[in-house]
Amino acid sequence: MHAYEVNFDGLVGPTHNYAGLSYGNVASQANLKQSSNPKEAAKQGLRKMKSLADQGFQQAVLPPLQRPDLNFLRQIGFTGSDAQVLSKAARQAPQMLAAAYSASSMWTANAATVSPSADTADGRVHFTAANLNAKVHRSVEHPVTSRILAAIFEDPEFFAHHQALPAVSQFGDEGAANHTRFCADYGAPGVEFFVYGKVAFDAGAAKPHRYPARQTKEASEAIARLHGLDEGGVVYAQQRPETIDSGVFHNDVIAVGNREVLFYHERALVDTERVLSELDQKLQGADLKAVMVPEQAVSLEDAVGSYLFNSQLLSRSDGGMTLVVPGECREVASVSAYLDQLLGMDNPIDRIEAFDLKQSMKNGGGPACLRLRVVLNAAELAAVKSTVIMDDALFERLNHWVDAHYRDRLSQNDLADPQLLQESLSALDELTHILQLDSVYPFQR
Ligand code: SUG
Repeated sequence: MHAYEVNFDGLVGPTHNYAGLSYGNVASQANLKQSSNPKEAAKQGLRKMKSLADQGFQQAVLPPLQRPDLNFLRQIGFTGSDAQVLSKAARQAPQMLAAAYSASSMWTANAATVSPSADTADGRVHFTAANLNAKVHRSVEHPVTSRILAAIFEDPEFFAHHQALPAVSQFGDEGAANHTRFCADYGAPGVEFFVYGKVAFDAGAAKPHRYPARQTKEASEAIARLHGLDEGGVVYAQQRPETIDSGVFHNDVIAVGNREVLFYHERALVDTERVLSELDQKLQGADLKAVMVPEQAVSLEDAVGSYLFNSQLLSRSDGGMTLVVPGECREVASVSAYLDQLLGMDNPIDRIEAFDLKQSMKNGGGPACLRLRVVLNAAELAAVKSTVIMDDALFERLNHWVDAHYRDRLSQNDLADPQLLQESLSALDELTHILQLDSVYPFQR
């Protein structure tokens, strides 16, 4: 059956800030204590969504989570009224306050892993929310993420939802950022490609030394089981530990795939030859087209600095593919030169489009981080809550909403301002009316 790739982009929440919370993510660490601009961040994301929707790509939006996460602050021992909880956290544990205020749910590539119905044993689309337990501020995302996904993909005839994996490092799961699906056609059975950073239950296995590996092989295997994937349609690979130590904290910072194309850096994977041949052999109805970017053309450092691989690779209706890159790719000489050459090479990528996503990029999130891909056939698409599909009216409404509720400057000191709580909750309350997703947030229950 004909199917589409629908991109669900995270709407940047009103408390977007730079708190240096992600050790191993070089941008997050480098921009600690800079002021952010939440209004600009949300608008940059909306412009990307609207532009892609206007070009005929299927585009939808996922709302941000409730921030501050008061339940989290209460869980770690702050008591009293909401205002007291916040002021005690500001005094005693400013980093926990920053975690409670993080707008990190904007990076919806980490929201969940999604398997299309063509790949699963019961013929439904399967979702597993990511436990994100490598980072405190992200580990608290999944309960409400699950609730939002269940509200948007509601019909159990089409959609199956699994709770996040056990919250221990051995099951560290970062969602779709480490998962890619190859196929001849979206509606045909595909190969689901899981890339992990370490094997938890193998003390002798290679792992990074400097920065943490967030995804384990055990987590990837659990998801393949939960989703009912056939072994013949699954490939596992390890990300090279040296890349993690260079700041590649997710596989989507070093590779991107779509349909039969894998666009990747020479140093991305352990045992590349085995992985490519297994992918090619398991891919039905097409030959794998692996586009390797050599270290000589783009160093690992420039790949991380520009976020070249945190791109979206989108299939157009005319048969070509567009690579959606962050604007930074045009600012790094080696990467810009490579992109010009790429267009002349023998591969399906024949268009490049750059977006200004600087606000998100300064926390380590490019175009690919900002979207969760969900492959849906026509019947499944019709069952999705239609109020989240991007169109002219929604774009306009969300821009007005951002203008009405967002600040254009937020520093770490501002997180102690009790007014920010009220601003954030009233914005989110109105958002749930716009998207008709009432009562998904804890404060509405
Ligand atoms: O988990 N940054 C996110 C960026 C996630 C990018 N996603 C993908 N690669 N798919 C992270 O490291 C920084 C927050 C701060 O420091 O304020 C942060 O959470």
